[in-house]
Amino acid sequence: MKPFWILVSGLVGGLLSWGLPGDHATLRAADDVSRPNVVFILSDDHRFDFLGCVESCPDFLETPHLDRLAASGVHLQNAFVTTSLCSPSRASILTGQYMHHHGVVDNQHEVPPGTTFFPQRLQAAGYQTGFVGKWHMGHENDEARPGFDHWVSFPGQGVYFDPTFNINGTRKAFTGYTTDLLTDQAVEWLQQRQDTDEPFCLYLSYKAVHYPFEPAPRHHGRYEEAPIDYPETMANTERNYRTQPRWVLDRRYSIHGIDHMETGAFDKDPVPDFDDLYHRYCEAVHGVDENVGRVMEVLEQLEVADNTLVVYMGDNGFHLGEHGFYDKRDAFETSIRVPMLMAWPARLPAGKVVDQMVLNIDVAPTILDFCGVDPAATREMDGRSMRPLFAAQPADDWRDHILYEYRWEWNFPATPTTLAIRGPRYKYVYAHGLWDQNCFFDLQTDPLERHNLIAVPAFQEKIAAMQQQLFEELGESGGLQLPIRRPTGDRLDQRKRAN
Ligand SMILES: [Ca+2]
Repeated sequence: MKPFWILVSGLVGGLLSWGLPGDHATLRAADDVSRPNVVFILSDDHRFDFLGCVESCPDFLETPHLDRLAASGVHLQNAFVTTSLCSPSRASILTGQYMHHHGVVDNQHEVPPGTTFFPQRLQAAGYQTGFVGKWHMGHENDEARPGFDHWVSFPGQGVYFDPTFNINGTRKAFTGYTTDLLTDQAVEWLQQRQDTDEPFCLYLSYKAVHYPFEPAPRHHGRYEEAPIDYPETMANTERNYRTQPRWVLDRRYSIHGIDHMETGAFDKDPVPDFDDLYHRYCEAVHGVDENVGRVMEVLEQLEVADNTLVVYMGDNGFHLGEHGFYDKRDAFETSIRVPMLMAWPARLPAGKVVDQMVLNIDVAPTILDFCGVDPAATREMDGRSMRPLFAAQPADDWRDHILYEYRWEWNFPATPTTLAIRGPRYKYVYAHGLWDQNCFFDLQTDPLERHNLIAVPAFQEKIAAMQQQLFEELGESGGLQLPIRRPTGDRLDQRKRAN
């Protein structure tokens, strides 16, 4: 047993640096659990509720490894993205900044030069850093980006099978399922570095479960017969669209609506079978889960699991029929909510569920905070460290609303430029540049966001106040400048309706 003074100094150090009275780890000497390793795992378009530990998860979907991660750590059940689109959200995760600060406003363009990603800060602080997977900022560019000692990636969206990876500048073709192969790469890097003393940060970014959903062959058909609980807002009924803006109904007939789903000049026609896609999506989620399990098992084998912070999240949500949609981008709940789990056995409580609203821009400041990087490094960030939320008595000064922004894309013109403010109960959504109505939802009485209350007299005062707050806060933050990008890439604007 350690001498009493070491226990006391460890306890005091823990309390001073963490402020987590009651945390089971506070009796450890402070240096035992400083500078944790980090494994950040990102999946693509994995919606928040297709996770076994969420009550509304489809009954048949199995995600045992992610459920175990939640049970061994913290489930942030109200996690959102500030922009629901691959590249902008990824840039927000890496920079801790809103889209209007980092400038990645679509999936077509590179990150502006001079942008700092959080792994650069960790690298400068002595961390070994590795990136494995989908980068997707700068469509055709698979070259290593700043901040990573080890780099495995591919251009743009990548492919589900037989990918070619750029491994530290050398391109190599592989045979197999990309989710498995990326895990192989991640595991290989973790295993080859085991004799070093430096902590590591692995940023593992899966291509799955993005469209076109392709499960591993061993999982294909696993859920074929599973009954689908279709969303209540999926049907094209008067009730579902009576109060919605026109663009919502109109979008049903775009490539991102279920009546024109992924069809048109650049894709196959007729419309793919919704049930098939739904089942393949679930099977692809199951494959990601299985691979997260592999990573966790390797951490155990390497005996680093206790002092490794594992973060799992999705880069944006995804509608599977909600509002007639088959995409993300907009400010409806199934678009902006993401799964987020965080485990660090040495420090974080097990099985904790956090209700407060957290954002993708909180990830970078949280990781840097946990890794003991100088807080000045987060000065440019819009997000906040989530650390206060993990204490036994969480601080009560956490944010009570979130801001959302999406900029209209030339490539997918059906979704307008959108600004939104969401509190625990109410959401106000402003569409810019349209002759249409805005939205106001009461998420308590109408969690499906079927009834737009924008014209209801009783809410006009509340609506005006939220609109004012939205524009005040965005204005103060510099978010009212509209970036206009040169059209580039394919324009998928086919409509399946004449009017
Ligand atoms: Ca995505």
